Formats: sequence, C-alpha cells, structure tokens
Amino acid sequence: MSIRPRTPPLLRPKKPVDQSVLKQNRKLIEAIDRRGVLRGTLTLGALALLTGCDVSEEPSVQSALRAVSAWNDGAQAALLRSTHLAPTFSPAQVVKPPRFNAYYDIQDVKPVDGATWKLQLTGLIKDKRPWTLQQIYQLPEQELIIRHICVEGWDYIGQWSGPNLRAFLTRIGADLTAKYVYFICNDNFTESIDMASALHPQSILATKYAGAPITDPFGFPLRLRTAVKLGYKNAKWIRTIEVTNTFRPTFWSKQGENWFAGI
Ligand SMILES: Nc1nc2c(c(=O)[nH]1)N[C@H]1C(S)=C(S)[C@@H](COP(=O)(O)O)O[C@H]1N2
Ligand SMILES: [Mo]
Repeated sequence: MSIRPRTPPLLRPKKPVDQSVLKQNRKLIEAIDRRGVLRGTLTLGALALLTGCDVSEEPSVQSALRAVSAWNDGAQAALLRSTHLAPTFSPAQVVKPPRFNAYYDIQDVKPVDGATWKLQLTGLIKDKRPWTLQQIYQLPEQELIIRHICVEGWDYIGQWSGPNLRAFLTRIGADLTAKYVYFICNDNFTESIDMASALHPQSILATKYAGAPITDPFGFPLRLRTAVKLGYKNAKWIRTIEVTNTFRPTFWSKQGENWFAGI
C-alpha cells in the first residue's frame, strides 16, 4: 500500500484562498499570538476550528479573524484549553455519509472485525484490561456535531457519538497529568494529542455516526473525534491507547506535518 503524498501548505482550500488575507491582517494575528492563544500556529484550519467559519471563501476568513479578535478581547489565553468550546451545529447540517480520507484510497480499507477486536491499553494507566466493543457500547455516550477540517482543503459537518475521552481516561485510571495520549491504529497509522486536548470536553471516542455504528471507512469500531484538532489528528480504527510522557513521532509528523495541529 503506498502512501498518498501530501505537501504543504497546511490548508489547500476548495477555491484557492488568497493567503495574503492572513498577511493583510498581520497586526491582528500578532495581537492574538502575543497572548499565546494560537500558539504561533495560525493557519486557516485553526481559524476554522476556533470559529466554525467556512474558510474556503475570503470574506469568511476575514469574519473568522474578526470573531477570534472579538472573543479574545478581555479573555485570558489560559482559559482557552478548558473553557473555550469549538462551534457545534444542528442535525440538519450533518453530511451523510461523512467524507472519507486516509493515507490510502477507500478501496484499500481493511475492515476491522468488531467481534474479535479489543481496545488495548498501555502506559500510565492503572487498569490496563482490554475492552471489548460490547463493553464500550455500555458506556454513556456524548454527541458532537462538529466540523471536520482536512488540511487537504475540504471540510464537513459530522455527527459523532461515543464515550467522552476524559471520562474514559478517568475510568481506566490514566495518569491525567501525563503529557500525551497516543493512538495506534489497525492500519498502522499513529497519532497523539496533548493531554489538555484529550481532556477537552469536546473530545470523544466515537463509535457512532448520525446515531448508527460508524461504517468501515470511517473508523469502525472506534475512532477519536475531537473538536480541537484538524482532521488528521482524529485517529480511525484505534487498536491501542497509550498514556505517556514520551513523545513518539506520529504518522504525519514524520512526514513533516505540524504535530499540534489544533487550537
Ligand atoms: N487510522 C487512520 N486514521 C486517520 C487517517 C488514516 O489514514 N488512518 N487519516 C486522517 C485524515 S488525514 C483525515 S482528514 C481523517 C478523515 O476522517 P473521515 O474519513 O472520517 O472524514 O481521518 C484521519 N484519521
Ligand atoms: Mo486529513
């Protein structure tokens, strides 16, 4: 299986956006960055995550910048991680089916057998017993209707549900002060997110899309869906979760993509 190449820039919009809009608004961006809100990683994707605006059109890039600016006024940057919620949408806006992406084509997806699959736990976790799918289905579910933003220049609104990641990490006795939550997937894809993002209220382990189990191409039986990261951080077909203080290079970070990729 060959890796579909991906090249910078981080976001390639559907209609080419004049990237100079970011330059034109440099003062505003610098003001935002000074307070550390965007951690020096302002991209059109991060703007879309923050504001929910469609970043494929130049006027909405500008309204996104204005929205960030308005929100930022008087706000403490440190509050972002815990209290700033990414935009959510209504069920009527949900795209069905979702839009597929992986580092290979959809016909190369190898379905996971939900009957034999088990979620493996490793690292800084007290209770490392593996979980069957039936056990996971018994956990309380949270629904997120959020925008998925792929750096290849497309996005869609999706309706995901499954156990809240913070609740799950708490339940298994994970060290919530550890630095990273690392995901190993059935297709040998790897991703990791910082603990603050893992504990964000809009991060879930999704088992369902639009109320039905996620279908094979979209990560059956279990995937990460977080509103605070770009598309590629949302690991599909998760096999193992590791809680760790050791940074391990991830699939896309090894190819030179930004590791943080979020807000
Ligand atoms: N296991 C695995 N997860 C993955 C990928 C992948 O190749 N393998 N691709 C990522 C990328 S680049 C994107 S945009 C999203 C696509 O998710 P979707 O198919 O549900 O839209 O999955 C992410 N998670
Ligand atoms: Mo992506």
